[in-house]
Order: sequence, then C-alpha cells, then structure tokens
Amino acid sequence: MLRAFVEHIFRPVSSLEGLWDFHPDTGPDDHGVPSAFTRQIEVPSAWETLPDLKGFRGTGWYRKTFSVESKGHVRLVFGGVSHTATVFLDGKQVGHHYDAFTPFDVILTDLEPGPHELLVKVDNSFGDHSALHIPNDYYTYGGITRPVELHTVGDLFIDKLFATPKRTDAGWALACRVRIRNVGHSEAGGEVRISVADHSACLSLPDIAPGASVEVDTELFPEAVEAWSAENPKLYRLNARLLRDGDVVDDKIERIGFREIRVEGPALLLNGRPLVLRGFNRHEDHPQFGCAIPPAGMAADLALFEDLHCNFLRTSHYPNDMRMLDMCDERGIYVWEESHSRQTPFQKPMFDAQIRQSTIEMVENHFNHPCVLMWGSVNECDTASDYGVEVHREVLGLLKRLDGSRPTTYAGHLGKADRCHGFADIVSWNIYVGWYVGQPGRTAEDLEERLRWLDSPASLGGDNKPLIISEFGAGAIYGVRNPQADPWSEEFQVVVLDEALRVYLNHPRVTGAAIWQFCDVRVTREGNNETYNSYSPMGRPRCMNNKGVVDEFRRPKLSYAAVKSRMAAAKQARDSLC
Ligand code: ADA
Repeated sequence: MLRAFVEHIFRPVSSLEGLWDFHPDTGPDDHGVPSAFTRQIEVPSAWETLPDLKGFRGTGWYRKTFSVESKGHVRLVFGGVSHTATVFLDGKQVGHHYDAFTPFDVILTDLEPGPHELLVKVDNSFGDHSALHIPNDYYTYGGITRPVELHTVGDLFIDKLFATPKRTDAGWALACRVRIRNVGHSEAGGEVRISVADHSACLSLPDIAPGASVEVDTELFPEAVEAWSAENPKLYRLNARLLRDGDVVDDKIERIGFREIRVEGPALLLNGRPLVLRGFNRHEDHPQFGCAIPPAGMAADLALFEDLHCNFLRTSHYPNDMRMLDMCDERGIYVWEESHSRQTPFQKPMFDAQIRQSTIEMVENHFNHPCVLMWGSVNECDTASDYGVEVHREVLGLLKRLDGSRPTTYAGHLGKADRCHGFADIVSWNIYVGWYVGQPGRTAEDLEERLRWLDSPASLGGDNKPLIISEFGAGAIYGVRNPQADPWSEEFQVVVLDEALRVYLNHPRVTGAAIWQFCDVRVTREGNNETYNSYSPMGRPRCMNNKGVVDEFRRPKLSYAAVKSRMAAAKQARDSLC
C-alpha cells in the first residue's frame, strides 16, 4: 500500500501490487502498444531488477486487468512512476504524469461492471521532454516504482485533507482544510465531520458543480494532546468523513503530530526549543532494488541512522516515498524534503512547468508529515545570474504560498556569488573542504570566512538566519585502505568527515549538518563518461558516487565509527542542555 497506515475505513481500496504483464521496447520494431506481452514484472519495482534490463533506458509497457462489481467511479492512485507515465483504459488515454518522485491519480468515471484493461506506458529516457530527470550524479530508473491502489469513489469524495498544528496558550489547535471533489454529472453538496483525539467539528459543504472541487476550513482544539518531537514522536489519527443526506459516503484518515517549527533569528525552534540537526543526505537507491526500495529496506536504513545517533534526513534531491516519511514520523527523524532538482539547467524547455508541478505535488501530498520540518527548493543551481535569481524567487515563493507553516531553504554551492539567500528562511551550503576545495585542516577557517560574509550586507539577506551545512564529505571506495590516507581510501574519508563533524557539530552558528552521503549510489553513465573512470575528485569510479559512509550494500566503511562517535558526542551535548 501507499502508506504505512490505513487511510480509509469506509472507502473501498484495493492494491494493484504484484505481477503485471510487461513489454520493454527493446526491439527495432517496438513502436506503440505491444501486439503481445511476452513477460511479467513485479509492481512496484524498477525494471533494472531484471537481469537483461540493468541499463535499459527507453519505454516499457505495463498491463493489468481489473474488474468492477457495479457501475461507478474508480480512482487509480500511483505512488510514483519513473519517470513518465501515460495511462490508458480499455485502449483510451486517460492520464499522463511526469516525474518519478510524486504521486498522481487518474479518475475513471462511470465504469461499466466487469473486466477493464489498464495499460501504462513508462518512459525513463532523457531529452527535451524531461527537465528534471537528466543525466546526473544519481540514476533515473525505469518502471512503476511505487505502489498502485484502486479506490472506489462516489460522485463526491475527499481528495485532500491538510492539517496545520498551532501552539496556543491553552495547548494546541489544528487548522484543517478539506478538499472535496465532484466527479459526478450534477451539482452536489453534503457535510464533513472531522475529528482528532477528543475533539470534532462538522462542516457543511456548498453545492459543488460537476467536475469542480471546493475547500472548507475549520479549527479543532483537542485537549491533553502530547507534542511530537524526536524524543516523543507521538502521532494522532485525523479522521474526516463525508456525509450526504446523513449517510457516510467517503472518508479519509491522516496521521498528524502536534509540533510547531519556527525560525527565530539564527535559531530553528521546534516547539519553542532550539534544534541541532545531525544526519545525512540519502538517495533512494539500492543495487538490488534501484529506487524502489521495499519498506524493510527503508526501515533498515533508518535503523542505521539511529545507530549513528542521527536525527536528520535530507531527501536529496527529490520528494521521497510516503512510506519513508511515515517511518520518519513514527521514529522521530527530522526531514528536509526538497523539490526534484540537482544542478538543473533552468533553460531546459520544460523546466518551469515541471519544477512547478513537482513542487506542488510534493507539498500537497506530504503536507501532514510532522517529520518534514522544512521545504527545500532546487539544489546547487544558478543562484548568481539574474535569471537564476528569478527562478529561486519563484520556487521559494511557491513553497511559501503552498505552506506558510514551514521554513524554506535551498542548498547553494556558489559561496559569495550566491544572490538568493534573502528569499529563503534558512541558509544552507554545500561545502567540500578537503575534497573539492583545498586540503583537510581548513574547515574551521573556511567556515569563519564564510560567516563573516554571510552576516554582512553583502549576503543580500543571509544574515541572522539559521545555517545548515547541507553537504560535506569525501569519496572512499569500500575496501580501499592505505595507511597514508590517500584520496579514495577509507582512511582519507575518516580524516575529512571527522574534521568536518568536529567543526560543524560544535559551532554555535550551525543549526544542522548533513553528511554527503549516507550510502554509495549508482550514477548515470551518459553524461559522466569524461569522469566515468577518472580518479580525480570529480571522478565516479565504478560509475558510482562513492561518498557513502556505508557502501551500496550498506556495509560500513571505516568512517562509520568516526561518524558515530562525533554524532554521539553531539547528541550527548544536546541532551545535557535539556
Ligand atoms: C553536490 C551535489 C550532490 C553530489 C555531490 C558530490 O554537492 O549536490 O548531489 O553530486 O555534489 O558527490 O559531488
């Protein structure tokens, strides 16, 4: 299922996970709908899990037949298709979606009872049609890589349920917004009953025109609820039921946490207490599963985060699987989630539309996760040119319009040339002292020089804001050991990470530090050929990004122990303040 908890009790929901018919367009005559489906594939999964498709980039066709008992409407919900899906029902196109990392739905109205054929054409190719999935320092897999569900809905159904917790003098309030959609043929109304803990409210709906949606707001004031935090990740079910003529016709359950995240000068406050974030950047990547890591794999990664005394995950560089965020909610791991972008050229034809859609879908689908403390926009993009400044202003402004309750940030790498700090609530830097810049030993000096600039007018609004060191690290190939700690050895990575953590985790101006990166990941071979075999710092030996503290199989490198020690000391220092 799409989530780690049951989202509907009244609404009939079935999973479409399992074996689907499959046809990869690998042959010279493969054009259009396949005449035959000669094989099958697991959904969800990446097609690179199939031995003959390890490097396949192109299009593949998926087929599934499902039946409906009686005439009505069906809502198909896709957790993620990498990277473009074109959806057909009974031979007619009914949906299209770009970007692997955000959910989407397809509404099928007035389906006749009986069997129906669902076809999904999946495309993971590069080109002008794709501005976010490009040859990059991670791999774009192919397939229906997250779960698919079949929902049975009436004319009116609950499309979205947004909840924003607010601290009050008496405790907590919960601002709720419910979006109701009418997929019927006539105007319809009703009422919504919404409840959390011991408090409920009833909202009457205006009549909704066919094909339209409306949003209704209310506030709940539950008593005696516990605040959510890493130390006490207390979750509550928010229950919404839609009634027409007094009968329940739909429902939706969300899981929320009562927590408030706020910026106050250079401090990041959770429920009024200053936070220190310590953790990793993590790609959704695994040699066996590609980006379609199963829940047990996600949980195993988080167990390593906890073993390393980390409390912070940056979803580099795209929205994550909702089940991963559910697990962070349950475990109390703080999350920076960001739009899908890494060193993305803004001039690509589809960029504006695709970054806007990806950003809206990220916020609307991940809005209620208490673990998401901040929204990141684009990563290591153009923050220096007039055009780049405009794009940052727009994407950061969009994030703020979509959700005024969370601070915004972006990971910048252009140092004093960066002109965008004024648009974000939190300043974040990717700094690679000892790997891309200079030798190990200069981290403290480098940081002080940067801070002098940041806290001056020259930073154009970066002063007096929280600061996160959003990336730092060094490459180490698992098993490469040498006592002189040459680059690419595990010993060298210890030198760089131990120094960086000593400086960043103990500096009063640093609110957070995220190592680049958690595990080694596969990178795209196209576009990296010039560095593909290089052992320069820009190189990607093994066609992997080798900066993980564990390798791709999660085998710990020498730096694991050094990181664990530094994180433990930082946690202890933090706990001693409580
Ligand atoms: C950048 C980028 C990361 C990764 C890193 C590296 O900071 O944001 O995605 O590519 O560099 O390994 O060089």
